[in-house]
Amino acid sequence: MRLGATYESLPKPGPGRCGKSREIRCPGMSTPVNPGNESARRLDLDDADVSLLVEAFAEPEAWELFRELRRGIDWRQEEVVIFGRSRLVPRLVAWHGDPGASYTYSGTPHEPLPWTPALEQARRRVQELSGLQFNAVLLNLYRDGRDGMGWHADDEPELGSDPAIASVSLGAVRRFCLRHRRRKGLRTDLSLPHGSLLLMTGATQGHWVHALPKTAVPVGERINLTFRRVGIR
Ligand SMILES: O=C(O)CCC(=O)C(=O)O
Repeated sequence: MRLGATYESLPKPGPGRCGKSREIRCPGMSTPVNPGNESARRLDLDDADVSLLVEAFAEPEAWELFRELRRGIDWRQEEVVIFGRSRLVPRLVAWHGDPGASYTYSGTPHEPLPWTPALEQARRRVQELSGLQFNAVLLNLYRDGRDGMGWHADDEPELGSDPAIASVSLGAVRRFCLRHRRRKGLRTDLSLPHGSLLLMTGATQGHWVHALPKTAVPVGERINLTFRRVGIR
């Protein structure tokens, strides 16, 4: 597999700019995940195992996948009830996976739609690169900078303990923030480039939360795929 771009071609992880507080410690990327493969880097974060592979999908292939998913997925805008008031979730979503891989998000259990050929192909690539197995994928479509996702961890009971999350970014580059749950000020943010794969494994979800903040800067559409392994009912 060709993995051309290097991490060094990306902006370095900057100080934490998510939310009000400013960073106390700004971790950088340090250890190559596979020695010899300079495009895969492990973030230097305590209590976490997070790696970024910048060209998991080469650019034309990533655009083809973007177009296929933009056109072929039945994108829905969900509603959540917060303090008795119903609100639209600021992004469009879809849930696909193996039969029985049901998952609760936005407060509602969802049955998976079947794998499409494009999603199957993406899953194969992600599994090959990560050495992990996934049976479902949550898709998010951020239409512009008014769409985003608040602080949360992917720690729903159906994911089991120490869940592995493999997150593919397609389209506009958006800022992704990580914050330690207990150690105030321990936070960082990254730009997730088109075609990249972010892997969060081990104790990451137990100790850290993450967010994709809204932005006033004009940005195009972005599709995110988070591959997960859920318990089959
Ligand atoms: O869009 C992203 O990169 C984040 C997605 C995410 O946090 C999630 O699906 O739980």
